[in-house]
Amino acid sequence: MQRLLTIIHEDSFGLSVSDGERSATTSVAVRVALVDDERPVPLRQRRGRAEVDEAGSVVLTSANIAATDNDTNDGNLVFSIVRGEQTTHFRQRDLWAKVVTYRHKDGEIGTKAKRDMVTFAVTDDIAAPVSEGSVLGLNITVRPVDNSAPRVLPGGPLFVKEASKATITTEVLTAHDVDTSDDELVFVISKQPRWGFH
Ligand SMILES: [Ca+2]
Ligand SMILES: [Ca+2]
Ligand SMILES: [Ca+2]
Repeated sequence: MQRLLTIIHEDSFGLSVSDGERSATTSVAVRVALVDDERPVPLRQRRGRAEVDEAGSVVLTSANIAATDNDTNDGNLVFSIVRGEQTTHFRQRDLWAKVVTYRHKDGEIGTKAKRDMVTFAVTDDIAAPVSEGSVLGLNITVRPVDNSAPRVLPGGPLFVKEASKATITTEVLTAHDVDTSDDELVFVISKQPRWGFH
């Protein structure tokens, strides 16, 4: 890959030449150029974690993922995520500006936290192949949210002998909720029966 040369310093030194009796002096200009040939290095100590609510989003910052590069402006470092045919890029300065978000889109997760893992390739040039980048991972914990309604499961009719009692069991009435434990479900009578209740 062709790299740009960036002049970082200009200097000079004096030079004199003598024939034994006379001398001449001159000044030689020196330009020191830096070649951007070092790769970015992930800051592992900041390797991150992020937490997000189910169906929610979280802003990613350099506290979650970060990299540094000896000969490139750190703000220009490019993070890439490859998913199938699609590659998404953003620069490290976007993390500093807090404009990068992770959004949980996988729908209902139930009652237990779920883990996701995002892998980034970090390069110092938007044109560099992602395969040349340093690899950086981010562990995401998706926290469950009680946002799904319970579902009543079909049961049999309640048989009661005239002038007697019958107990309502789970064979007659039961419900399930994907993100609430069964023992937290509450049944409320919304319409009284015509012939009595006790
Ligand atoms: Ca570099
Ligand atoms: Ca839920
Ligand atoms: Ca629920």
